[in-house]
Amino acid sequence: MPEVIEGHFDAQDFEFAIVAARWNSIFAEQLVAGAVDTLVRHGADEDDITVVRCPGSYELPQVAAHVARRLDVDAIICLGVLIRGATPHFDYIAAEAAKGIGAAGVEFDVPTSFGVITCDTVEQAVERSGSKAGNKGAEAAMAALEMINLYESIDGLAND
Ligand code: RBF
Repeated sequence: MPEVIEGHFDAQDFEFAIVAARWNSIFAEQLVAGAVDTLVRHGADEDDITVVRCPGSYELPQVAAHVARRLDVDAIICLGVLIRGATPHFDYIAAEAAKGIGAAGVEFDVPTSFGVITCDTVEQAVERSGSKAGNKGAEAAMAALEMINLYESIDGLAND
């Protein structure tokens, strides 16, 4: 049988940053609430969760990288709400956010999770921020938990 390394979902004794874009805040706040709720219900102490707000989703990678560099956190959960408008802005911002959030995680060896919803309509934003398609902030928090625990398992096998 091969050895299988996988993460579970224990949040106890870990430090988290939630980086949240303010744009479309009526939905973004629901993503933040979903992420906090998920972390706390998996054992995180509220005092170990820092919410960092930034202007929009374009800024998420910059702030995630700065948080990774400056704060001692185990994972960074990035949340934003992009709603398509009449111009190509949506695509530029979405691409920047997706690429940059991952790059920050790689550069600083801290798990970053992608909780940016990219919606064609307001209705899709409603669905993804706590109604019939769930809460993508909560899902991003789960991904962060799995990653933290996965890294811990990998580190437990390392020889250093
Ligand atoms: N930020 C978001 O998080 N979601 C959006 O839907 C969004 N739409 C934007 C549309 C336009 C036309 C512009 C100029 C900006 C938008 N932003 C949005 C803000 C963007 O992420 C960033 O904060 C600003 O461009 C300032 O750098």
